[in-house]
Amino acid sequence: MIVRDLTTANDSARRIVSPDGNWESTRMLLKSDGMGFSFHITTIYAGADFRMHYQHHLEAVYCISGEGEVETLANGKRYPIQPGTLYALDQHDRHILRAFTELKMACVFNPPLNGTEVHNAEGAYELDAAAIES
Ligand code: 9YT
Repeated sequence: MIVRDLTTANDSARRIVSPDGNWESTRMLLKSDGMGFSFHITTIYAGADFRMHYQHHLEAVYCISGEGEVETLANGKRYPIQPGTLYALDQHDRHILRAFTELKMACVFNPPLNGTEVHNAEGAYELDAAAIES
């Protein structure tokens, strides 16, 4: 069994702060854990408004707290995000995430992240990012 604690993980290399200033993510489960997915607790900072396109991954996102919206760029649809909302990027959807207040999200990635991923110019994560030491 694997047991981890968010407070402890936040004080370790598991906490990744995005260089774009939009978010931070504490990666509680990673590829090295052998679960077949990774699990993160992500904070999207208030006012963030940014584009992503996970070309190599599927992602599900569950809102724990905060208010915002996600827009799918293929059709311009906007979906409100509030506590209890889940969205799943099952089509590798190009999307924009907007945080009207700080958002706390639980995120799952398949395939799992290695640990150090941040978005490339297309808003994707590369498959060959370095693993974190823990
Ligand atoms: C919701 C979202 O995609 N935020 C960007 C960070 C990502 N979820 C991550 O690495 O945890």
